[in-house]
Amino acid sequence: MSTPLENWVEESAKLTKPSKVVWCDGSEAENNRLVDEMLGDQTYIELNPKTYPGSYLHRSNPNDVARTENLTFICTSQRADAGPTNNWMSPQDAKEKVTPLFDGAMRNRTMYVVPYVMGPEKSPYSKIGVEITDSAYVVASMKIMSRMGGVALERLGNSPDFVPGLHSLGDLDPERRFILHFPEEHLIWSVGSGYGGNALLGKKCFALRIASYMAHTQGWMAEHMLILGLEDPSGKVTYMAAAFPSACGKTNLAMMVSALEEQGYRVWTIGDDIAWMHIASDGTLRAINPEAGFFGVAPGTNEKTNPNIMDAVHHNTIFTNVALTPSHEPWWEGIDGPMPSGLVNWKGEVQKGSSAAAAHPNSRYTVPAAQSPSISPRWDDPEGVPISALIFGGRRARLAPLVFESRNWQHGVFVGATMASETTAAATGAVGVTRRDPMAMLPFCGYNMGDYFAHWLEMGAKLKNPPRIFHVNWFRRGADGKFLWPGYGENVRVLKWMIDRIEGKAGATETPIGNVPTPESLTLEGLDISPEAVNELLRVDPLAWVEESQAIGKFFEKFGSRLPEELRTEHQNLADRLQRSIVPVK
Ligand code: O2Y
Ligand code: MN
Repeated sequence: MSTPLENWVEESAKLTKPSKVVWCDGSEAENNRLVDEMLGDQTYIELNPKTYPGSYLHRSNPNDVARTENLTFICTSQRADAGPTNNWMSPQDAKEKVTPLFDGAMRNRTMYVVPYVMGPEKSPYSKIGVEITDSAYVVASMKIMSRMGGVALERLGNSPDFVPGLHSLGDLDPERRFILHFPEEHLIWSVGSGYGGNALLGKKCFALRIASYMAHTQGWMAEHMLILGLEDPSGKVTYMAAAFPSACGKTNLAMMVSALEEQGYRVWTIGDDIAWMHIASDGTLRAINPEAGFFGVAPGTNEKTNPNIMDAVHHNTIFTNVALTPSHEPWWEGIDGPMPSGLVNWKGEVQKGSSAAAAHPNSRYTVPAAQSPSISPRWDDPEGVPISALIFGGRRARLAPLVFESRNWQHGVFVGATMASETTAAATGAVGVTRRDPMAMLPFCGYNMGDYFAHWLEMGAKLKNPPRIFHVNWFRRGADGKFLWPGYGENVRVLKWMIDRIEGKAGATETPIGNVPTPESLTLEGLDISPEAVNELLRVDPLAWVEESQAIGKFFEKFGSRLPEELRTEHQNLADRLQRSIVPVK
């Protein structure tokens, strides 16, 4: 008798009509065969084997360079269950529209069956996915980003409990590109793209969109969060998870080299993008990183912004859409130093001058997590790590203080639900537009976000000692337009304030938005920053927050009756506190 997996593979092969079917075992021998094939057909370019052993450059189709939110759909039976923040198609319409695109899509191509585990191999919290794909580059990337091959098949056995994901490059025409999620069936279909989040189905499609839906029904959380451990001088490690929208330095924070290392504060990386969190039997919130690698953005990465990743990517790394130096080394804007001459740009053309970027702004490295010198000894602990703090953040030039603490879980959920960030040119081309991105999950929540907020509130009620919730803003600017806070390794000073708060050792001032550090409670020794700059970093301007509160009200209207009453109450609380704090001018 065939297993559910064999049946689905057979059905998919009937539809896509590949010339052969290869079941991937995840072995080195298999990877070597794929590398040879990809070098042969120029899917891969070998990098300098002396300085970048086992590393390759891949160039994607120039029209396929980032995940495409406008072509990403949540296909629930009822439109309202996808909610006002997702693109929606009915499952029937979606299948009718996209089945013809899969029909014969793998003719004269190999169909790879890629079983994978998301999460540590033996963790009770891990889950299995199987991706069917016609891209060898996707297979090689999935080997880095997940526990791929035999381990997954052994764990699965004959069970139907896996997330199927059918992927084909199709003809790479954006007109025929669709990233479809069927949360009620735990199913993913992706066609027409070979890039990143659109094609590596374990990542955003499974570990966030499908997993968030599963987590809602099963009582856990799938979040767009890094996980780190902050070690103090006694050797105690406090674990934190943090959600920031794109372009806010999530990977850099997860791998930070602490400016307080000499005083005994060190940062350990568990994950840089996704956290799956469960309530353990002792009532604590435990987090695992479902991924096994980092798929990070290259431009701007250098020895100052992220020395750990710079070390990690020197071997066994796939680079996508970076530039290539004459000595076959990867290069990108912001790597440090002037642009080398004789550079070949991300499209494979000789670079002429520096007016256009040589590396694509969304060019990437794909590297095994274990290669980062900052990787925590507990990064693949099957039981996960206990989370003491949750951090939200965004890029706000004028509004938000460096850090504030929410008053309690319910207030913290309000802070996360109303989080926003100002766009940078790299992200959208439009600078300084405020985008609300609740919990940094706007593009990744697989169901109605109103119900997602309610789920957060319910999780808090079930936790014995819920993590403290903080908000950070590394990007506040002074009157001269310059950043007030140095960021990077100095951010550890803010993390230290958080653990001091958790331990009842740090002072704070109550404000209408939450508890803001007193200047003395921050560890600022050795930092070249004026008292005026510190005051400005910590200032809460009630009038500016009244405007913010009005914008929040508008945003909340979208959710209608699906917005939890508790968040309306928190919004009213904010308005009342602001009102009281504004001294009328006589
Ligand atoms: O453009 C893509 O396909 C990648 S997007 C991405 C990659 C790694 C981690 N996070 C993200 C994101 O958009 O949040
Ligand atoms: Mn992300």
